[in-house]
Amino acid sequence: MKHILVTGSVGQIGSELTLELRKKYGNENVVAGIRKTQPTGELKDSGPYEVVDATDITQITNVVKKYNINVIYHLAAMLSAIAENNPQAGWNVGVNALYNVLEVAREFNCAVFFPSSIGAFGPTTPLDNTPQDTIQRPTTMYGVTKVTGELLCDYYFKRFGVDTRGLRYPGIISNVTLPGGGTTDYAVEIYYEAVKNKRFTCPLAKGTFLDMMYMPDAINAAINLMEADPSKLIHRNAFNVTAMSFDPEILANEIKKHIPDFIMVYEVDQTKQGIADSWPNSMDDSAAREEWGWEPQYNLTTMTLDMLKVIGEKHSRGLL
Ligand code: AKB
Repeated sequence: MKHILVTGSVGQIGSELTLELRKKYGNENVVAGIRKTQPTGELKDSGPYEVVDATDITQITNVVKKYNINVIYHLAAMLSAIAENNPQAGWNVGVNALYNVLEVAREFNCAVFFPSSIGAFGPTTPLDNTPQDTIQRPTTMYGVTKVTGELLCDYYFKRFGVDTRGLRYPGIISNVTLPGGGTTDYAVEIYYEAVKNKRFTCPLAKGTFLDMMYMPDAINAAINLMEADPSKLIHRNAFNVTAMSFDPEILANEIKKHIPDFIMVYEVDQTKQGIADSWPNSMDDSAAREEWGWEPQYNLTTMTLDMLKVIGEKHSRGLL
């Protein structure tokens, strides 16, 4: 029986992943770990939640003991642009918190899911069809913490046998919880602005290609990797996974197919642009496909249809 703790459960990925895990493994078996923001709605009502600031090892230990936790999805994180504005906090949340999670996992025999990112690559990485195993010299604090995290997870597996597994997520697009402070956030915000105002000011320049994925695929990827046959996993930490690659212009044109008077203008944010320019245009995710059967369900066309439908409904009900 799995007893799961999700840190960062009110965040963009955590809020949807926690509910999916509850559906799969039983509401009472999935603890939503929160820090300051209280859970609301279904997340609050459907199962247990506890304060778990992952930078405090005692808080993790207490919850792991209380609920007999044997799997930790460690989603508490600070996104790239925010971490770049406060690198000290970026390191604390990105590395010290993960170290605490791994130490508790070692002591209490838990499996650990760690989300790495396209941010783990840098300007000297091959930018097109970026291989699974390649140069990783990121130039952002976010990227430094992600590479460190990948290495720490590998180390805890090899040295202590902790069942660590991870993904290099691209930009994740969703319609439930907004991301905050990420470089790829524009690809979420554009849908909301298109529905509400038919106009969007894009912080990244035309021609900035980045990998992206729709949330249902991101959630399936995490759960399927954690369920995968360990004997087939050569990499563990961390698999390239992607579903699509586009630049702002391609995304805007896809939205215009449904909202013909939608207009996008550019006002480039230098911090975000600098980060985006150091990240891959598109990753090769064949290792994930071969080792545990990764296959995304959504592409740009089907994701856009769904995003506009869901956000359009929320807008017409006055919920935005
Ligand atoms: C960010 O933009 O910081 C994240 C990521 C790609 O890791 N969405």
